[in-house]
Amino acid sequence: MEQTLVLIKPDGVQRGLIGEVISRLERRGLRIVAAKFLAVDQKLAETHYAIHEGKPFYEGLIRYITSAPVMAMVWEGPNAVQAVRQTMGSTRPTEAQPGSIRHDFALEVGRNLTHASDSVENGVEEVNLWFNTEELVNWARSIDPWVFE
Ligand code: IDP
Ligand code: MG
Repeated sequence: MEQTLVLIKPDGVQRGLIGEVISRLERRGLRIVAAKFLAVDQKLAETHYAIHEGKPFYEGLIRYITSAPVMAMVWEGPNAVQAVRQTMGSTRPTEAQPGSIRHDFALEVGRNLTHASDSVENGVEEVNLWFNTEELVNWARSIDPWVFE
């Protein structure tokens, strides 16, 4: 089953939106695999955002993600990467579709509440960066046949 890493970033945690984000992913039909609440250290932040090193917003991005705890999760389902990116909405909240999390709860790109893996390969890599294998729960949900075709 395709998996994707989801982070509720410090602004989402501080604004009390953990439940809202989880609710939307659950309602969509995605299945939760792992979750942990943690303070992100400099090393994890730099590894996670290595691809953005050197960009004008990089320093601010590292400060943002390390500024307060985050809720890190793994979610799975058919096309989980694409489905979760769609539920989050475009990176810039003012370009995000109405009904998406970033549209409904955010205004600025540097305070856009969530992270979601952007490809299947990056999903695998990010899940491995944030979680140990034994933290990933392999389970069947009784409603799965009513959500997964
Ligand atoms: P994504 O989170 O939608 O995948 P990316 O382009 O991978 O977006 O950028 C990672 C994160 O960096 C964004 O979610 C946002 O928090 C931050 N970011 C991206 N572009 C800018 C910018 O122009 N100014 C400030 N922060 C930015
Ligand atoms: Mg990204």
